[in-house]
Amino acid sequence: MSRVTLSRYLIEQTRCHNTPADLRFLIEVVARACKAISHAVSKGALDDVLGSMGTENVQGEVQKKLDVMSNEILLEANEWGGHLAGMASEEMDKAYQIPGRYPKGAYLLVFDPLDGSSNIDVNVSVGTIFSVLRCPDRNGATGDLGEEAFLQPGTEQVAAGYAIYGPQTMLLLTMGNGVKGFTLDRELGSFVLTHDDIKVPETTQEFAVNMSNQRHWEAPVQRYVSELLAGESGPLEKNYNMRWIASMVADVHRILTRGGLFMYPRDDRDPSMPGKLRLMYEANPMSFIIEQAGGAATNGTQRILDIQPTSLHQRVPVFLGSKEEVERVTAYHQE
Ligand code: AHM
Ligand code: MG
Repeated sequence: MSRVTLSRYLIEQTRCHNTPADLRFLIEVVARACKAISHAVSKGALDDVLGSMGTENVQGEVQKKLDVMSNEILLEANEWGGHLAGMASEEMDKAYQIPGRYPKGAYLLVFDPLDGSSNIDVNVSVGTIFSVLRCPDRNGATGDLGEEAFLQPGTEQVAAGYAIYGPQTMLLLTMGNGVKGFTLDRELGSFVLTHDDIKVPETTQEFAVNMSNQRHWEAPVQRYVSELLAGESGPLEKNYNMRWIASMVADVHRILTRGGLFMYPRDDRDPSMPGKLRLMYEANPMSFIIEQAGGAATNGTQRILDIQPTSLHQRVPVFLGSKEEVERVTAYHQE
């Protein structure tokens, strides 16, 4: 049987699901940029791409050289094609304007160019997370695109995905009808469909959380995690295993492969930060993918995809993965 590349898959989507040609082009361009990022990441010390830039991003985090390179690769690949009205990124304070010399399109692209970048120097999997929204009608306005155009709930996403740069480079994609996984064939230079219908098992005995923050969590999370740790002799009557890669793409990828629960709860370290992860380019795209794979995602009290964003770099608590456990920890918040 001939292999289904990402391009062929997208053309079939146009034929069967009326996926617009410009959305297809957008995904192709993002995938091409991810190939370039994968190549840069794989060079490591050979190309002197490891280490920090000596600068901080808008959120006060140290920028790695590869954070900045990946951001530039995505901007350059996507700015000229005429499919976008604007872009936003973890690495940029404000919305990125499509330069005036290029045509503008119907979509907005939001991304975390290199998530988990604190893991790069130790050669652990990192990834690119992206979300595609429609640009709201601007009523003929031609000036700069403001942040408010991006502030749409996750239910408005038309596509979302991530690339994981691990032992294999893979692209996981949803356009609202299930989740497909493509593996990069380096000889062909193409992403090939290898995982046709990804599903998160409904039940699990594995959880992922940074336990070193335990003393800062709120009561419902304290209770839930203590029950997980109590194992067979506790109220949940089963033993749980724990994994924490500290690279969201890698932790979510494991959950999409064999189930599990991922948590980055709210904590009391900094009252201005209700959680660590960012709604627009981490929580929303991952929640869309997880829901499309049959899992669930909440912030403890509400479905993540229903949250009305108030700012581009807003942070949220995240509980996502196998339905039974997401529902349990969410119910504890409601009691
Ligand atoms: P980043 O976007 O600055 O890389 O931060 C996000 C990452 C996630 O990939 C991961 O789940 C989390 O931060 C790990 O946080 P911690 O180092 O607190 O365990
Ligand atoms: Mg990130």
